[in-house]
Amino acid sequence: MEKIVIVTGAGISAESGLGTFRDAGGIWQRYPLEDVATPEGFARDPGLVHAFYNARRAQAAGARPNPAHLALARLEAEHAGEVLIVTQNVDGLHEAAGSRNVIHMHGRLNGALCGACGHRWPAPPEMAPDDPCPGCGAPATRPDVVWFGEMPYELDRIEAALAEADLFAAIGTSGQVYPAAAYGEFAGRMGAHTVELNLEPSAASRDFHEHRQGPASEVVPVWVAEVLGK
Ligand code: BJW
Repeated sequence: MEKIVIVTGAGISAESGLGTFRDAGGIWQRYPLEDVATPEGFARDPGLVHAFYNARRAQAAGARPNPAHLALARLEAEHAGEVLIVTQNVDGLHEAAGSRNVIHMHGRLNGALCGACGHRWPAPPEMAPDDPCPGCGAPATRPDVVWFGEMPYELDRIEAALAEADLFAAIGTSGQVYPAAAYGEFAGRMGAHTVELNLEPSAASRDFHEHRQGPASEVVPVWVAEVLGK
């Protein structure tokens, strides 16, 4: 059975109304990443970082999956082999669309993490620096997301899946953030056929055998139908 691994980035959720990071007008043009997406920024001003993630949590709560998320859920449901989605996104739109085999390598907006003891629990809509950890009581609550300089989640499982993949796709990611930016090259070297689906060529485009250019809501359903042979 053909094994399929798909890495997704902010571009797949753009048409659901969630902003991307590096496009014109993107999140990093409004909020310096050094301030809101690094452990050092959080240590300097945890209130600012919580406000940034509280706003994004509220926005994501109102977002709905678009045809690209729905097509990937259909792929998982109808493909005879394994389909694994490795998302860099912290929204829950793959799950909302019906995908079940999803790894959130950069964490989730709906998760809270204790910076003191590592305990995890569901995030309330609003989080604040002095919120006590339900496990140890320390006022060290943070969003359960992966900032620059931190280790992304489940890397061993991701790399094992990439090494066994027959087909690898990268959807809506700029190819500028590692380790995900290297997955196309790695999967191709390990024997997978590699496809990039994006609005425009990414920084990692040359690593892919095949390219589909256009909005995810259009190119992903077409690609999924082809993979399913329908
Ligand atoms: C559409 C579309 C539509 C738009 N349809 N497409 C020097 C060299 C190499 C590496 C490093 C280096 N210095 C530091 C590093 C490591 C660092 C890194 O990569 N830095 C780079 C900036 C160089 N990486 C890390 O620190 C990571 N950890 C790490 O490396 O640990 C050590 C280690 C790992 C493995 C082995 C050994 C050691 C951690 C990275 C954490 C990133 N965190 C963030 C925030 C998460 C929480 C949050 O959401 O707030 O993750 S940053 C941000 O970028 C977020 C995203 O997941 C990530 C990727 O962004 P993405 O998804 O690609 O979005 P965009 O906006 O960049 O691109 C959108 C794309 O969509 C574009 O291409 C558009 O064209 C397209 N698009 N509309 C289709 N409608």
